[in-house]
Amino acid sequence: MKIKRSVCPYDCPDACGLLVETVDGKAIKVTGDPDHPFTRGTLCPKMNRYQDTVHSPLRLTRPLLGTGEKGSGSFHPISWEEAIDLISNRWRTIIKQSGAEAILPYSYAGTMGLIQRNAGHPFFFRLGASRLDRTICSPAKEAGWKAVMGNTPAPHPDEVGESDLVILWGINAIATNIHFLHGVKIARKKGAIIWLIDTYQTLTSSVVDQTYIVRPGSDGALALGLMHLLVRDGLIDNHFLAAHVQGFEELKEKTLPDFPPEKVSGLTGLSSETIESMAKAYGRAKKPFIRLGSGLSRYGNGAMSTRTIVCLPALVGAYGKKGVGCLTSTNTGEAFAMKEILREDFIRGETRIVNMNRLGWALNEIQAPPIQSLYVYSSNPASVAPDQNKVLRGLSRENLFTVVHERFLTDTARYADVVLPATSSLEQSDLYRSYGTYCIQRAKVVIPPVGESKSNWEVFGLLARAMGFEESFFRETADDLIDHLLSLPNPMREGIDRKAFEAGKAVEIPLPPDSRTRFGTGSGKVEILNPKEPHPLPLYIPPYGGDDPFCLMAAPSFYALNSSFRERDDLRKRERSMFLKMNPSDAEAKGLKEADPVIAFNPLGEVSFVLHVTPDVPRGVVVAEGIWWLEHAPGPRSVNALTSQRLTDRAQGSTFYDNTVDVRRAGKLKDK
Ligand SMILES: Nc1nc2c(c(=O)[nH]1)N[C@H]1C(S)=C(S)[C@@H](COP(=O)(O)OP(=O)(O)OC[C@H]3O[C@@H](n4cnc5c(=O)[nH]c(N)nc54)[C@H](O)[C@@H]3O)O[C@H]1N2
Ligand SMILES: Nc1nc2c(c(=O)[nH]1)N[C@H]1C(S)=C(S)[C@@H](COP(=O)(O)OP(=O)(O)OC[C@H]3O[C@@H](n4cnc5c(=O)[nH]c(N)nc54)[C@H](O)[C@@H]3O)O[C@H]1N2
Ligand code: SF4
Ligand SMILES: [Mo]
Repeated sequence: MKIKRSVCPYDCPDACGLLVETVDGKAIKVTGDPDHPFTRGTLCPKMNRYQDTVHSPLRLTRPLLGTGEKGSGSFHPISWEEAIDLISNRWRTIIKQSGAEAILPYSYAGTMGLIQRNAGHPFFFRLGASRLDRTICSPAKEAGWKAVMGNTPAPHPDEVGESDLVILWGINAIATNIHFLHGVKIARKKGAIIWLIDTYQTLTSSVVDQTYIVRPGSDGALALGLMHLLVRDGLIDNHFLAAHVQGFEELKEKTLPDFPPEKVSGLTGLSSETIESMAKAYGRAKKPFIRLGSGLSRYGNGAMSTRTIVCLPALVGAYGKKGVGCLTSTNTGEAFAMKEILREDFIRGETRIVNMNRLGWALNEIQAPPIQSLYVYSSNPASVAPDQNKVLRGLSRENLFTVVHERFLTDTARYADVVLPATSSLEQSDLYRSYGTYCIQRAKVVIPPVGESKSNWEVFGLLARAMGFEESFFRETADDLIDHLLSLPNPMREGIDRKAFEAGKAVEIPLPPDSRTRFGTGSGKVEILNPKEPHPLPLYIPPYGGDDPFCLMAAPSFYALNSSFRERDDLRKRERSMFLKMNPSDAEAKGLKEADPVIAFNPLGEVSFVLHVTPDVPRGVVVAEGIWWLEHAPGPRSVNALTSQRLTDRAQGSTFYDNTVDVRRAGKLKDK
């Protein structure tokens, strides 16, 4: 038996350190690495049995050729040589006839490792394919932070332990950022009050002192209302504002008078008294700390809502001290020379850029040239992309040549002409950084590939050779590139514990000592007023909304991660069913009761669910947690048949929460 270190590869801010026990080249047990500075030896319930994912009987082990109708899931095995020949020959024909822009790569964050995640970039740049704008997650949140704070680093997550008022704002931390709650617990033990601001009572409500339920998409109005009251009641830090903030006077004169509590109450659904008491508590707290999730940024007003919330700490001087402020995401991006990984120098001319949230549109409507081949890796767009009906219609095109490189036969893989088996994170080398901590870690191969699976890096090497690319870059191994990256001097990595890093442990990048007084903006100040923005001052923009009676919260599941972990019967059994949660009075008004089969519908599509009637959800809202594989769904579609391809106000992000639906009783559901 051997124990080796690795990293959780999933798209999660915690980036846990793993200890993997192996016997005869198989992972038999996976536990948390107690030496990890942030995750300290514990894992979430999804990863406690990672060996069951890695050695799942559902793993793809050989390349497959599609034999039946698209989506039928019928395939027969072929060799790697045949698969690579088939793909490269088909691409050569397409390029000759229509140009390389007729080929579209589609990938996201199946693995967060920098090398494997980005392995396709140099290849597709060199090929001259259409480029993909990877904006499915939270670019609007980033844009909102940047508008006020530029590239100022976010506070260290453990600083929350020093706070006396912790606000979990639009984040279901128990499900999506569980290790952050360690610091929250420490703060609470010392007397801190913990709030959650969400659109319904999530699991996280059970670990906070107070949950505030707001109307979907109204958080910007709440932040403006709180600022109005902080100014009215003199609960602001004039010294900090004068020294470190640009544009407070303008906000105070031009914007805040329009947001008295009565008006904010109308917009948010909170009572005026509640808003008054929130403002008093925030203004009086010595160390208020906001942990901002991404949910509220996935709306038509998402960037502006984030930007407005990010202004709030500036009024009370909360960016000037340890243990306060606002944590949106940590930025460890510059710890490695990304340009050596992405190789934008391989880009050939002005190739077209396609927004990944608009895949449905791109596959069906784009012209000059239409997309003739789609290459999907590290993503499952048939499940996770918005407007599922359009995506599936596109994937069904018999004249679309689709290649899917996957660990499992996902909804997307079922539509492929060629399926390539992918290694899991334990079978590949990588470099990891985190978006919720300041940790970095190197992971080496832990076990040999399962079956004939190959990593993204290896497959792009094979494809590069088959396409005749001469650059030596395409002949390197993943470890060659990692060694090269680590040989380059980098100021961000200067203060790390080198010995621990070389031993494969997670290490922290130290924050610059002056990060609380020198802000990374053009003016060096916190920019409440930012003349470079289309709206120089924050304001309230309503969300898109819709004409149907219920706002749909298409939220993450505790038991899965986007559509990953759906291979695991144990987790799915605990989740029980694909539920739609609804308030008891809404259910009564519709004549519906617990466990009824229902259909949620809007002009985009219809999705079957099992109804769960619960007061955790306010009236006018319904909640569908989790993205299910179609084979496990109670009807022919899953949640994203109800979400639209509309984009956010800034940064062209997804708007998964900004949709409305109606609900009716269904006939019998599929037997599960
Ligand atoms: N278990 C699990 N973990 C995950 C994921 C998963 O699917 N499952 N996904 C991973 C990924 S890719 C990401 S990006 C992160 C997800 O990170 P986040 O997007 O931050 O996800 P959540 O933590 O669920 O936070 C979203 C919360 O926002 C709430 N919300 C929606 N609209 C509003 C609003 O208008 N106002 C307020 N105040 N709240 C609102 C939702 O109800 C939900 O509880 O988590 C990662 N981790
Ligand atoms: N309704 C709704 N939809 C959402 C969201 C939501 O909150 N609600 N969240 C959105 C967000 S925030 C995000 S980030 C996206 C995420 O969308 P995706 O990044 O597509 O996430 P997953 O569903 O986890 O799919 C990742 C796939 O990559 C595969 N994979 C894992 N490792 C590797 C590898 O090394 N190589 C290859 N080739 N494949 C690999 C896995 O088997 C898995 O099927 O989903 C979005 N969709
Ligand atoms: S999914 Fe997140 S919490 Fe769970 S083990 Fe991975 S990094 Fe840790
Ligand atoms: Mo995400």
